[in-house]
Amino acid sequence: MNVSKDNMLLYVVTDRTWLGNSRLCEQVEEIVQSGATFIQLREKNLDYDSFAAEGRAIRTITSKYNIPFVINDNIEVALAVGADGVHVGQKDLDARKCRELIGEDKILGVSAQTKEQALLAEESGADYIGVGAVFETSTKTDANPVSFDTLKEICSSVSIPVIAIGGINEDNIQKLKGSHIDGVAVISAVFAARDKKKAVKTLLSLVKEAVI
Ligand code: TZP
Ligand code: MG
Repeated sequence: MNVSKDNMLLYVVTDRTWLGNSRLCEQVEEIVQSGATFIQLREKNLDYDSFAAEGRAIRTITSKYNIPFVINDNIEVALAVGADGVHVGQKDLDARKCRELIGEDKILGVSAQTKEQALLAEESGADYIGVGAVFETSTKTDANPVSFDTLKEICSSVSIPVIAIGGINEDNIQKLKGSHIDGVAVISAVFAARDKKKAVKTLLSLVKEAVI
């Protein structure tokens, strides 16, 4: 499945860390309503049933607002809940194998930290590449740093959309200008924000300037 470049602008990855008493799907609805262009459900500690239940709830919301929805690193859940696809990292299931399992019609996103990994992912059937961490982040402690030059090199090497991830916020997003990314993926810049609506709106308008 092809993803449109417009869908890559503000890719929001879920996180329960700052949930408090609210439900994740409620927060996702607020985030989608405010202009997020893509949602990834990322769960590291849920059992299958809870993961699938959350997936179904978010599937309903993302369908209502007509934006792409992928599941991090779990094909079984992605297929069971009718998600648009999956996102895998370099340590997860091999991209080519993933493509075989999900079929041609689903979205396959792959994380890459080098040009070689990005080219291999594209060849293996990825629809987009996530590159990071482009800035320091405490959300994913084992993330490898990726320099601006590598990010830029990846963008010019592949023909599928590239999004940057890792520590991106309102204050540093403009530093990505000139890398030729198609969008940004964020977790804490949205989920840790007290006013999520405002955070999404601000990030969306800033990213539109950064992708020029
Ligand atoms: N992959 C690379 S960095 C990262 C992931 C999942 C974490 C991004 O989170 P944040 O809060 O936007 O830095
Ligand atoms: Mg992973």
